[in-house]
Amino acid sequence: MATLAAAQCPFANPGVALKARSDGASVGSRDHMRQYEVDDSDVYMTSDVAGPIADMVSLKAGIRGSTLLEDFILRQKITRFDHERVPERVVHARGAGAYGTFTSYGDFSNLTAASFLSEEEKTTPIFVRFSTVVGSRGSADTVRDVHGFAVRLYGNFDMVGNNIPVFFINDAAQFPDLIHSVKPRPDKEIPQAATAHDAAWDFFSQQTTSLHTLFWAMSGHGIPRSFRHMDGFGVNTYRFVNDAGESKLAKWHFKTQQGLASLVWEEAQVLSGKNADYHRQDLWDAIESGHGPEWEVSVQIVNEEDVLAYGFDLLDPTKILPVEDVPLQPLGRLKLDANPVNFFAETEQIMFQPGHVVRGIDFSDDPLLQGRLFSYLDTQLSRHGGPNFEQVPINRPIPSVHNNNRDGQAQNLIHRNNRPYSPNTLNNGSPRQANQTHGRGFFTAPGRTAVGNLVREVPDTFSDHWSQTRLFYNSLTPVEQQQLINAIRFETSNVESDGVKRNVLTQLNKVSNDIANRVASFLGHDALEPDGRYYHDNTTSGVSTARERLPSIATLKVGILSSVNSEESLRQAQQLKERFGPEGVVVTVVGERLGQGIDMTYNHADATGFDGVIVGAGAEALFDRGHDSPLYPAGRPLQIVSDAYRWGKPVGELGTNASVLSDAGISSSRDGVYTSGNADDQFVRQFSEGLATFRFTDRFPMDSTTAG
Ligand code: HDE
Repeated sequence: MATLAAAQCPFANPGVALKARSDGASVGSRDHMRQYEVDDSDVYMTSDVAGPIADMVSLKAGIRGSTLLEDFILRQKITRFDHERVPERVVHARGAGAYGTFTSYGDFSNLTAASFLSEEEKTTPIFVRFSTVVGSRGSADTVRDVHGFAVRLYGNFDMVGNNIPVFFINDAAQFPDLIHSVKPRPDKEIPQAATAHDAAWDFFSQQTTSLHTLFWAMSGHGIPRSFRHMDGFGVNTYRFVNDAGESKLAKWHFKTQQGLASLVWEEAQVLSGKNADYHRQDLWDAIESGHGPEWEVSVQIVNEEDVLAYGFDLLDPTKILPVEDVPLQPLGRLKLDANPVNFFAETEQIMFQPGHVVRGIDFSDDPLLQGRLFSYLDTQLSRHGGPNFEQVPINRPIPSVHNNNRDGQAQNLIHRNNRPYSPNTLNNGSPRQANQTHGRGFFTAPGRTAVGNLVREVPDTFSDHWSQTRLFYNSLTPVEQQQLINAIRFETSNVESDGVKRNVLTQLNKVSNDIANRVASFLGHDALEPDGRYYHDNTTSGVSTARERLPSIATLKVGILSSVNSEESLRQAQQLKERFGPEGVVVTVVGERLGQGIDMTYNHADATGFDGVIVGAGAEALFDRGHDSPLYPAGRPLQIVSDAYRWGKPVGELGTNASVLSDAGISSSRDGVYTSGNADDQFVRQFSEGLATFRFTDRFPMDSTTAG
């Protein structure tokens, strides 16, 4: 096991970011972790202190006698096992992560002194962890939730964001209440990873700051197709500070280059049972197949004096700053390209915190951010059992660490300095205060002032919780609006308290009378008179998950439904594999049993596993109603086709008469339905178009609506 003092670290250098090599190849995004790896190939087993051991049988007094306390090998093994678990994250416990690089588009030293943004093509190693918020570590990936989007640029700068640009509350003091309301009920510990219950909606309808984020979470943003198909946002307002000490307000955006895409709710629910690891697997597979996801990193920059210039307070994290008011300024690109080697050591032990900033990045007075600066550090004491968590390999910054922090549980380093205090003369004043040598202070904007009476009050500028909720709703497509209403219907119909339901309707009615009444009629409540104080027709762009076609279909999955009894269907399946291959589409051939080129059985397959489904010619017999087989659940082949269609996915059939589609009640004249005599290029081209469209939303039933 290699334990390297930070000062000896081969990457130790005063700069924050790693540069691209002169030959153009970037430094491997996970190279800095290799020194900590343990290689167990072709070695004899040892104890924790390297003595040779055999650990399969315990030490006993006689071959059938009792086990001896003396058996240190047994005791060590069992002790280590007993203590394998650490507390899961109190929120965002369920997640997955990967390594990659950030590449700067240029020199942004006019905006910030941050060295990772100082030069075109400069690369910095990163680790990104995606997560859900509410569920515990073993919960399903596809529950409806806000999703964490935490980025570390080694140095260390952490941008601990979410896939939704706003948050439920705007004061850290409310965070424990928010989380207590959404977590499982204390007596029954039910429900897991869900907000479809009384406590959550009681809180949402009382703490009305939550409405805007709630609407985002009830839309497609709450159930993304994958971690790769979602954006990331800093949510809080930060500051950029340049070398001259000038500062500007900054809001972070990470724009997915895979396109925004969402599941439909029923599909997400099915996946929670069928493949609870759906997102984790997707990220892993995409990286392994060489299609690591990318995001463009941008900021919205605002002059300090314009903090209130856009009709709301930029210190309030429940508001978006519309891109029409302040466009995004692209800064660089994130690409993920390496999976962790050990989930616990890397993904589970990484500790992000908004307080990990580098020179050139500063905070704002956003009261949520201010509380976060305490919480993320504090919570690690429970998770890691002591203050030395920054020394865990995944948390170590690449530059070396020098200060007078000492000792504590599991200290990894051997500090040679016998004068661990400042100021000192006996160690030549070292380590010296950085701001004596690094210009105008380490990271704090020199112009920042803090003066005021001590109050526990919310500013008036934080008081409108409804206008931007409506702005979000107005900006969705009608189908997305319907899905959002359906989500609210689903969640609130699980609420038992009539009073809570009434409070929810009152709040919805402040956003839109139409929404309130569409939910009210579903819940069996009387219609409400409009409460139009916040009604308006404004829209903003970039918030819909359904308006844009996907820029790439690489990694999307197509299921070819075949039969081992049809040579033709098996042959076509292979042709489709070859033709979709260059596009990076993952083709899975489904059949009754494995062998003969079948990748997956009908026993295993269902429509959740595919972004598009094609029925092979000659496999028709399997789809006849009444055709049963002991090899898979009754009706499964036809169910795959009809579910795929209901969930808006492209479906196709090869052969002469499209009989399977018509048996499933699917008209071949509908958009996103493709038929062809054989698996030719034209069919593949058309089907690929369908994959890029992703969901054919005209198949989803709509309410007949009233305006308001
Ligand atoms: Fe967090 N949050 N949070 N949060 N958060 C944690 O830190 C907290 C907030 C976010 O992949 C915890 O190390 C408070 C906003 C992500 O490891 C904890 C408040 C945003 C992650 C914590 C917030 C986030 C966390 C739990 C209100 C989006 C997972 C474990 C003041 C901008 C990071 C941990 C990972 C994790 C506290 C609000 C995002 C308890 C007190 C707003 C992505 O410290």
